[in-house]
Amino acid sequence: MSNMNTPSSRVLCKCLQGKIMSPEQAAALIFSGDNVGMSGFTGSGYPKAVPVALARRIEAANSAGEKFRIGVWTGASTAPELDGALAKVDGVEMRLPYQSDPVCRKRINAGEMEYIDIHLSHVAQFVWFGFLGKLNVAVVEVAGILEDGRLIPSTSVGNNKTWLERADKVILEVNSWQDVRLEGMHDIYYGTSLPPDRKPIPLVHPQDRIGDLYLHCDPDKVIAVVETHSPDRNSAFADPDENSRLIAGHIIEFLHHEVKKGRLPKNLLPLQSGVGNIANAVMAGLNHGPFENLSAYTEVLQDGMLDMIRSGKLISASATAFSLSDTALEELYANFDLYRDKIVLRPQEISNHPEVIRRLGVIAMNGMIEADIYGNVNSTHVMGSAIMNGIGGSGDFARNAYISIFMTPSQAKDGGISCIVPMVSHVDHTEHDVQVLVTEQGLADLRGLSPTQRAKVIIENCAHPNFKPALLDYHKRALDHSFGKHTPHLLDEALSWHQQYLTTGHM
Ligand code: 0RQ
Repeated sequence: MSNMNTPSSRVLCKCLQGKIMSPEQAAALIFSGDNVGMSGFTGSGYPKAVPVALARRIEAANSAGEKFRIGVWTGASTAPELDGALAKVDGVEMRLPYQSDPVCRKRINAGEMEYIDIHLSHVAQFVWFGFLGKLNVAVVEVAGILEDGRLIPSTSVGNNKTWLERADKVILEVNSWQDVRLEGMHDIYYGTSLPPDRKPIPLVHPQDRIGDLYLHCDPDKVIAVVETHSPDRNSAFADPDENSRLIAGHIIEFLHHEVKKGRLPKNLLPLQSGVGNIANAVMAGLNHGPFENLSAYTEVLQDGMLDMIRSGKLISASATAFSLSDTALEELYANFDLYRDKIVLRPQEISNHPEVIRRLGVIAMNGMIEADIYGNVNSTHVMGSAIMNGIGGSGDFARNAYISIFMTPSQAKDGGISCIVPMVSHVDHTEHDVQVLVTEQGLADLRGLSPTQRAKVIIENCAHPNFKPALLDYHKRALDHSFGKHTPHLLDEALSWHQQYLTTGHM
């Protein structure tokens, strides 16, 4: 679509040109009570104009004393113009499957907004199964519309295929800010089917292409086309701090050891790296590490992975979204030919598919809030009750990975909280799905260890020295006095460990 230089030239399909309208006109076609499937995954590829116009409409309704709330379904987190704008006007009845917006989070934790935290690979199939109710409207950002109505996806794919297929009505935002060279980077798999007729997904290498370059949409369902020219919004990553560097170092040493033992090939296995600064720092560590010809089968492609492609360490990367800082995005487009053939963007039901992750033998590395001495991991809740973001794709990868690694600094809140605790206050990843825990203190390899053996290694290797004596003491007394000796616990005390922080600010 090389002739698309002006905003209007990006809508090449004649039958859709007549549906071009303003964001306000498009927002007027969404009704209170609708479930709306929006594009967007991290700060990439989310609709930039219609949600803001809808928020204004909701605000006006609120001023007139009317309640106007919708269900908001997305790929994952989005940006202030979507989650923030709608949450601010109290316009969201139900949010799923993942968010990381401060206004949203506040409303959810105040009990003012319903939120379902769903494995990202589950979302599309739950919609197809009819588990989540009716999808009324899809609002999807694309980079362009071809003559025959096929859609060029933008910087994230997420659940867009499913939204476009399942929604009764479709609103397209055509964003001329998105680079036209994105055309050809996507792989939209149209072979998924429903049980009992499911077929294997024919993807055996991370870089395999098994689908179409474009999204399909019945033009008759399109009720509005809105033209925009707005940037994605992804924040910059902090330079790796000392803790992140230490965590990255422990992981690299571990991977090196696994290669020496013959449990991993020299070029490792496809890498998955979670969101955030630590994950990005691990990539920076790998970029300077000893491994060559690496590949990635992951969910978001952050700056660290782009650096690794540039240096030649990473030869291919499959994801569902870019999550790049402005500087990294500039680099991507400045040297596009270097990256283009090495990156594939897929629907999240494929990027996070348990079958594919298990087949490829992905090495999963994700952040956590806390882990307990037996290896259960909490990725989502503070004090067992307040949501931080959500499980995102961490469960899809952890449960099915070749090796599942969780990482965190050993302490949070300026040393007030230990991230290693007797019993996690909320469980996202059970002890069965966690093979390795890492903090700046060290790495605990839990493979082949019983619960009490795990406890010793986790406390010894991962806990901060300030909390180690209390954890060792807890474990010893639990061994002596617990009802059962397999996974020893003193239940009252295990739970009051967190409660103590709530009342005193210190353990
Ligand atoms: O809070 O921002 O108020 O200071 O949690 O913690 O240390 O900045 O770490 O950015 O790596 O996030 C698990 C949240 C870690 C993330 C989590 C507080 C801490 C801070 C963030 P403040 P950090 P990170 C696939 C992977 C789930 C989704 C996922 C996450 C805030 O990794 O959302 O894995 N994971 N997706 O102070 C109280 C503790 C705490 C604590 C940290 N023990 N108690 N507060 N914090 N530990 C990709 C996708 O799904 C897109």
